[in-house]
Amino acid sequence: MQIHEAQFPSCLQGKVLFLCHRNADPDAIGSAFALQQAFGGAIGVVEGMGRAGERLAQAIGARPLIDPNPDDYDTVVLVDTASPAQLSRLPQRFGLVDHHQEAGLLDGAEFYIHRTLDSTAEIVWSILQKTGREIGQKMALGLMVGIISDTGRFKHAGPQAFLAAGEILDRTGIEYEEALEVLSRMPSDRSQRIAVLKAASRARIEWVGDWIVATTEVNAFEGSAAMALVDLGADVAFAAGRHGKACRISGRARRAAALAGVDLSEIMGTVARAFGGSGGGHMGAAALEVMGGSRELLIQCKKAALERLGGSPTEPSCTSRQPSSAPRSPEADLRTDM
Ligand SMILES: [Mn+2]
Repeated sequence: MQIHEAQFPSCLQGKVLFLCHRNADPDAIGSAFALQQAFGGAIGVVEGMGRAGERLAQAIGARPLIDPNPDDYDTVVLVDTASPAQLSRLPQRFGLVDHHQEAGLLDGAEFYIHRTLDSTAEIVWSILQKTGREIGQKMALGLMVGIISDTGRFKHAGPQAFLAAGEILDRTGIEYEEALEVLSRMPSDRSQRIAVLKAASRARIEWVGDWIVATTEVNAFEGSAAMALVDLGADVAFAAGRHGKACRISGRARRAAALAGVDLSEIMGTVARAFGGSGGGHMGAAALEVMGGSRELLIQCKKAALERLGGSPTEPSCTSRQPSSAPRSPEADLRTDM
C-alpha cells in the first residue's frame, strides 16, 4: 500500500529496523540514519557497507548492525533497496522507502513511499519535513552526502535534488563543503583505482552508428568501472564482477543513450530474469546479480543495448563490428577491441 509521508510514523510499530541493501552506499546509510534518528529503532545492512557508505557512517556516527535477523523486529523498513537480489532474503513483512524504478518489491510491501527521484535521501527529507521532525546536523549531513553521491555530484541531478539540497542547506545550517569533504576523503584508494584502470584496459568495444557500447570484467568496483568507461567515451558501459558464485553487473549510460531508448533498469531486469536472477535501478544506472558466469551475461546486456540503439543483434563473440549500413565514424579507426 502506498502511503503519504504523514502516515509513515504510524506504520512503525514495536521494534523497528531500517534495513539497507548489500554493499550499502551513502544514500542508503544517510537515509537509514536520518530515519532512525527521527523515529527510533535500529539500522542494519545486508552483508556490509560499501567503502563510501562506511566513510559516511564514520562521519555521522552511524553504527549499522551487520546482517541483523529481520525476524527479531516487529517492523522492517527496506531503505534504498530496488530488488530482492540486494538482500540475502526477503523479510516476511516489510515496508519500503525507495527511489529506484520498481523491480519487484512494491507488491510485497505492507506500506511504501516510492518515487523515482535521484535519491532516497530526497524522499526521507520530505518525510522529515512533513512529519515535523527535528533535523540534527548529522542527519542533514547524511542526507546531503546521499544526494550528492547518488546524483554523481549533481551531474545527473533533477530539479527535485537541487530543491532538496537547497532546503537542507537553508534549514539545517550545514555547509555544502562539509558534505563534499566527506566524499573527497573517500577512496583515493589504490585498489579502486587499479580496478578501474584494469577495467579500461580490458574493455571490449562495439558500436552501431555513432553509439559506442563497452563491456569489461573486474574483481570489484563494477559501478566505478562502468562509470569510468562512460567518462572515457562509451555511451553505454557494462562492468561484470564475480562475488563468490554470483556475478554482479553494473551498467551506466549517457543521457543521450537513455533518451535514444536504452533503459538500463529494463535491460538489467530482463537479462537477469532470463538467467534466474534479478536486477534493476534507473534508466541511466542499473545493476543485476545472477548466479553463474559473467561472459554470456555481458553479451546479453551488450546485445540488448545495441538493439535499443538501432543495431542488429551481435554474435556472442568479443569481436567488434560495424554494421555495413552505418556510416563509418572517425572513432571507428580508434578501435581498441581486445
Ligand atoms: Mn540510492
